[in-house]
Amino acid sequence: MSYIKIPKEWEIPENQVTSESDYINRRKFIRDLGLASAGALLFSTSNACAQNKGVEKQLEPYRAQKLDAENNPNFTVNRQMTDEVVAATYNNYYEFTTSKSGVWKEVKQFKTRPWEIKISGLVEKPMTLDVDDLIKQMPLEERIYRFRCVEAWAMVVPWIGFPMKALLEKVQPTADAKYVRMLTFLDSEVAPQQRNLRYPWPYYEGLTLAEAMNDLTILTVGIYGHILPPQHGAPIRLIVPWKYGFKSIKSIVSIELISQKPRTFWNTLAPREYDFEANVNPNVPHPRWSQANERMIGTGERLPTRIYNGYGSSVAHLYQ
Ligand SMILES: Nc1nc2c(c(=O)[nH]1)N[C@H]1C(S)=C(S)[C@@H](COP(=O)(O)O)O[C@H]1N2
Ligand SMILES: [Mo]
Repeated sequence: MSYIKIPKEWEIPENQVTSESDYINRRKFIRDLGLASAGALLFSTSNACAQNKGVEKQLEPYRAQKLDAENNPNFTVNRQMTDEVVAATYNNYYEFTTSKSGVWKEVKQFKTRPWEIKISGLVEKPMTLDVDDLIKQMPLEERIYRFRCVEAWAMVVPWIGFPMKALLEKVQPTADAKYVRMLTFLDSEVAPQQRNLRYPWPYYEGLTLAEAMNDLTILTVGIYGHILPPQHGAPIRLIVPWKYGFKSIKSIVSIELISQKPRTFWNTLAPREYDFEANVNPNVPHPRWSQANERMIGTGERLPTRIYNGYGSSVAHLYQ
């Protein structure tokens, strides 16, 4: 996802995804083994093992902090859950790097506690809260959701969080409040890509108030039974499962209720490619690729994209 024209990874022939020299060495290695397919398998699993050890270690402190949240059986999907390590090593977090497989390495120094979140604007009771105090006050639950990136990859993960509605009811939006605007932290010491001034940092996103109040809209603080690791947007991030992934803003520091439609990070960068609404829709291609199908990360399985990412019964009425 980028506003300059760089071919997406699935547009590139397989032999160009790895650099030319890697590819040639691998061919030679396989030939030497005399077992082309078994060799390829061996090579890729040994690579994956080295990466797995690193990420297992990176995840350890987050896995140790379990969250007490019951699974809500109303939110489940008839698709296989994505492996935790796969989800933790394939991320979009442009503040750190544009390499999806590199985010988990770049966030090692990112301290996500203590963390304050400010809720302000057109509300009766503005507040600034420590994220752990907020978590204690909120009804946490686990929900298994589909997740669909605009780049046509998808996953299924168990988030832990609370409905955004529960927080909004606490601060009481005034009658003039029509939109919610959210911001990510700004600190280029921690997030080196924030020095790249081609992007309008900090990352910002928005929803209509009706979208924010929808049952499906959650602020998440955990995944796979424990607190969020930084690559998923710790300590608190939005999840709107019927919209493309870029709407689900990570590491939120501010939630503001406003009366006018806010601008958003990706819409500012490339208005013809990323709109405010960004509802998942197989019938509306991205200007540079089709949205008819999606690729499950981990398995590579290709599946048809579903309108509203399969959540139409809960949200289609918002767009009538
Ligand atoms: N602050 C911030 N939030 C962000 C992004 C980002 O680069 N910065 N990327 C978005 C995009 S494009 C996607 S697909 C999801 C990826 O979430 P994940 O890494 O937890 O799978 O985060 C979204 N939220
Ligand atoms: Mo995305």
